[in-house]
Amino acid sequence: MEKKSGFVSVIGRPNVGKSTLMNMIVEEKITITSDKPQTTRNRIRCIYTDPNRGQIVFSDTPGIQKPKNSLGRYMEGVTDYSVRDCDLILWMIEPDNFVGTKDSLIASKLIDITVPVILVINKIDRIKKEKILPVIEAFKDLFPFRAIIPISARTGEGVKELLDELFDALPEGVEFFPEDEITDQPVRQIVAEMIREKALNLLSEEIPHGIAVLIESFRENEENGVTDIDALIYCEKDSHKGIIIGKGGSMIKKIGHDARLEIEKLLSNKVYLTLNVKVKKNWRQSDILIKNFGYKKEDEA
Ligand SMILES: Nc1nc2c(ncn2[C@@H]2O[C@H](COP(=O)(O)OP(=O)(O)OP(=O)(O)O)[C@@H](O)[C@H]2O)c(=O)[nH]1
Ligand SMILES: [Mg+2]
Repeated sequence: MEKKSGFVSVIGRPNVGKSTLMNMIVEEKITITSDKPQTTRNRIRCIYTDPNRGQIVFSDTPGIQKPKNSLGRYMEGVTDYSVRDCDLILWMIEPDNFVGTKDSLIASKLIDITVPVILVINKIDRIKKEKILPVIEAFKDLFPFRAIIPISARTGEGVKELLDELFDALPEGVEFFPEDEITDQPVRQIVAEMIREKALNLLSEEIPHGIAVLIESFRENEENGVTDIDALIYCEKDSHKGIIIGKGGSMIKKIGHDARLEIEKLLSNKVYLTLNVKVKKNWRQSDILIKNFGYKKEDEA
């Protein structure tokens, strides 16, 4: 049997579980997740290779919503580009049994799309089985979906069925990436994202959304084999800086501790992580600053 391959963009409202599904499929933490919307900011390739069936190159994308600033417009651009540059779209929803205005916004982006679209109903671990049918009923006429598949990205239920459907739908083709590669992100970028994830988890309200993380230095200490990482956390206001550092440095210590544990797992090495906090006023409003923080369009990269 010929192998299959293709590019699959995963889209949907913020917080529906797109990134959680990616990590579940590649069985490693390569894209950050949180209970706050607008976690993912870039297109993140997550590569799944089945030696017998072929390769699926997923794009995890920022959740779709009306943009409020330059960063939001950048994120919307990332998703719009991903929708147009793929062989198949996975549109992920939560198990609501009504179509909201945000869903209609997404449907409007798909109007002239010619590639197959699969609707993925995520988080079914949160509902009783009999509640799935009304969700399918509510959404099935919104778009001529190739398939509708209920899953739980958290428990893995339905993920095998989803992969089967994807290999069925994708064209025959060669692998685009080496078999053992699971992402196209440089290690430094994953490390920066892990630090941002811990900030998202530990801080409340608007503060974590205004955070950007830059890795200043990343090197292995030849004497003791430890990886030394210095990172800068940018935020938007002096008052936010105080909260990120916390009383007597307690918050920044927590962020650093949690991030270090995860980075050590990623690198399979001991890590010495130093975090500093800087203010860059209203950086999310500035096209130039968001570019400086690495949020560049694909053709500018
Ligand atoms: N109960 C349950 N929770 C889930 C499931 N999948 C994801 N979540 C939770 O939903 C929240 C959002 O998950 P993410 O994977 O960050 O969502 P996202 O769609 O990537 O969000 P954005 O990047 O902001 O667009 C997290 O708290 C996840 O743990 C699931 O299948 N079941
Ligand atoms: Mg995400």
